[in-house]
Amino acid sequence: MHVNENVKCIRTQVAIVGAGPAGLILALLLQKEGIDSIIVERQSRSHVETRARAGLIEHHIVEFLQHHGFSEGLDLNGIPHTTCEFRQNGRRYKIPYGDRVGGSHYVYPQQFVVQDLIRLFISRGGKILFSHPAVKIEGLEDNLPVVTCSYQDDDSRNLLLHIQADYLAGCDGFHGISRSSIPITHVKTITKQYGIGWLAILAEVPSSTEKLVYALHKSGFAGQMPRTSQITRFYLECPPSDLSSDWPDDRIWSELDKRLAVEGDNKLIHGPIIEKRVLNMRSFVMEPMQYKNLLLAGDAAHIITPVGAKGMNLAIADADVLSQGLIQYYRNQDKSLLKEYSNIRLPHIWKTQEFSDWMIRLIHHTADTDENKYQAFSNRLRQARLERLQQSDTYAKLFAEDYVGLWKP
Ligand code: RFL
Repeated sequence: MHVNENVKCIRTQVAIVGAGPAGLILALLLQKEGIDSIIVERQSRSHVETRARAGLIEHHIVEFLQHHGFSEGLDLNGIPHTTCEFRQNGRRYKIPYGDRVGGSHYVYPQQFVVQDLIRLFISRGGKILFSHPAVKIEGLEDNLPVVTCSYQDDDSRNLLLHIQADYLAGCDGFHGISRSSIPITHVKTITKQYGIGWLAILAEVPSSTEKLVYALHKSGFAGQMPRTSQITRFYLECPPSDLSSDWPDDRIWSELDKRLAVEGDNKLIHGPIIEKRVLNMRSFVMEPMQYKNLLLAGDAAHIITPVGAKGMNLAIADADVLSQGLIQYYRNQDKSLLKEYSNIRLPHIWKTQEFSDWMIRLIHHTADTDENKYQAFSNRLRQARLERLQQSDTYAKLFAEDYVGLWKP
């Protein structure tokens, strides 16, 4: 390693790349066991603390956060949900999924989860280096991993920091560098592009109903998901090649009014749109999720369409299992659980991908090209599925178990 005055070197037990939900949960769990870690994060603290993404937290993940004492904000401000509503041809199909399985979802925005975890980790003495992008990972072959970050000092000089560690946790999301540090001959990446886009919108308005709404419409899917009492997330299906500039606010509200229209009085409340971006519906899983002493967690290892609202939940579940492997190693010098990390996580990840794929087919009529040709047929199938969801206890239970996140491998 080349060392000069612009390069500093430090050492830790576990170097964590990325201060998203996966990296923060892992760091907190290790901290509870007295295992030393450092998180390096590309963005500033204010950037990660205001990045609005997920909102729906599964039943088991809520219990997990409560069990570990990570849920103060969630307990105060999270909103439990037990019923969702599908709409088609102006009809409502209410699904009381919570009653079916005795569990609930919580709505609590991801940026609040991240704020809570950062505050807790730092208040307990944890170290997060914000605005320190990891630029290189080396030493994996020799089991002496080093992550190099770049940063600027107070005089705006560009400097480098090498962090030597026993283990590296790649929690740096889909666009991070950890995954690409693994030789491609060692891993398989399995992907699916659905050819569907969603315009994801955040509006400063209360939701017209407290339920999560999934509307199946011939112009495409529309969703309404309350985030806080004053902020609502909406989704509009669109071609994935659309740009957010193709969607001026008037067009958004008129499409939402049309696609979310339903029997009874349920007018949408219009107001300022504070964010809009086009998401490409795609899924991706890397197998295995580890190489030598580099272990990936969360979106770095797999992404899932936001349809079933599972990405953050999977990221937290990965961090939980990964922390157990590391704790077993540091307590007993036993690597067996760490070696099994991918094998433990992948069945759950694939089961969740299967649910998301099922839901994509339920709520879109463009889920594959064949269905385009048979739109009338697939419309009837979707209606039949919705009726079955309402009428069959067994069918609804299966949906509820997956949706609430009560299924465990
Ligand atoms: P994150 O949250 O992307 O965090 C990764 C962090 O790594 C940093 N980073 C780097 N740091 C240092 N050096 C580098 N070279 C780096 N490269 C990247 C990044 O700045 C970032 O801070 O990954 P993590 O922790 O794996 O968490 C995954 C979740 O964020 C993601 O799966 C969810 O947001 C997905 N998702 C949802 N998940 C749910 O469980 N429920 C939902 O309701 C839900 N809704 C959503 C969503 C994702 C959405 N978008 C934007 C795709 C709704 C939307 C609109």
